[in-house]
Amino acid sequence: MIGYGFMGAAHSQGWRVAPRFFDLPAKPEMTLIVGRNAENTAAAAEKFGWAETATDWRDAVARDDIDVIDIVTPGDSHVEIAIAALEAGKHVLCEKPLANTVEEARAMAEAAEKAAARGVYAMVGFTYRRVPAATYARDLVASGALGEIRQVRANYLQDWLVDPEVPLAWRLQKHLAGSGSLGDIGAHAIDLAQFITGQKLTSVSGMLETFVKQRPILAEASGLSGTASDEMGDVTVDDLALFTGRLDGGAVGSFEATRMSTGRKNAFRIEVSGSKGAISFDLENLNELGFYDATAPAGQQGFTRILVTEPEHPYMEAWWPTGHMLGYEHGFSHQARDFVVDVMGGTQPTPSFADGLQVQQVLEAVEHSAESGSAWTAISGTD
Ligand code: SOE
Repeated sequence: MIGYGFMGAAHSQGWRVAPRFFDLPAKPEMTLIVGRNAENTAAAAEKFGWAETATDWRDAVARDDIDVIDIVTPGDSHVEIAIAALEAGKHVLCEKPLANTVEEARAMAEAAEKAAARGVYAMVGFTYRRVPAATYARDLVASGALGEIRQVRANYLQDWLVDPEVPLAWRLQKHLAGSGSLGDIGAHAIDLAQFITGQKLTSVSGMLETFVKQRPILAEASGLSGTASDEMGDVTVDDLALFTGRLDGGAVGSFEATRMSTGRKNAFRIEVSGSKGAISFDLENLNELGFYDATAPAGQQGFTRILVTEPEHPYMEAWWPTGHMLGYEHGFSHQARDFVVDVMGGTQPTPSFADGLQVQQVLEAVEHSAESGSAWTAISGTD
């Protein structure tokens, strides 16, 4: 694993727990964790259960006893590490968004395609696909239970940046993160909306806003941000992304991503409306899925609260007895499970780097649209 921050903790949990609950064709061994700060990396290794540490990711890529590289660093280093790892014959799991630009994402997708021809696979970590209620929402749509899909509403709302004193962490710097709320959490909204509906965005019209233009420079990182210094620096990314879009199956969508939605902690809400029904999901209530069946007899209609905690639901048979719920971290175990099953089975895991590239193209189209005063902008590659 390259990186040891918040996502490093989440992925470590996934690698450690997945083989203990799921029957996997191979058991991941947590061999090496890499970080630039030797002391912090050693602490992370101890805490999360990695056997060895290194301060240069090239050490991981060079080792013969390492088969998988998991990239959980800020976006600016994804392209270099992922391509080197794939060329060295390592399977790669890379955190979202795939890269900071379409150009980088394209290079990664090309490297992944070449590697796949040699049986070496790459996957991008859009983990929320693996929340059982979200996977089940996709299954319901695919079964035709919603009829023709007409609308999707996806809002990803957090508030950890409301306070202007929160310092300039890497997620607020374009050269490190690529974009702000747009790429950090808007990318999740795009991926999950496309995953659940089975449709891809073809054009968008959007706007971006940066409410707090300067913040204290970071003194020491911790969690999503850290402690502030006395100096100020420029915020170079968006605080809010809002856009509408058309999808290739005829649906239209509205999207909102912001880390400044006062009072909303991790509210990732998706609603899909179809000719025969609708579904409604909120990550803050992730064991539930709302399902409305418009074909039910009049008088009996209404959103049903499905508790997605039964052995019949995706991933659930590996966990607890009926009715016992899961949390945020389980998505990472499901991601590790799916990755290992596909790689060992010689199958391309999804979402692939090509899927990550397509999301990157949507992000770029939103940026172009916002720059041009919200003009409709085609997603490159789909027109
Ligand atoms: C911060 O906004 C963040 O940690 C994102 O970077 C993650 O992708 C998301 O899962 C939770 O929020």
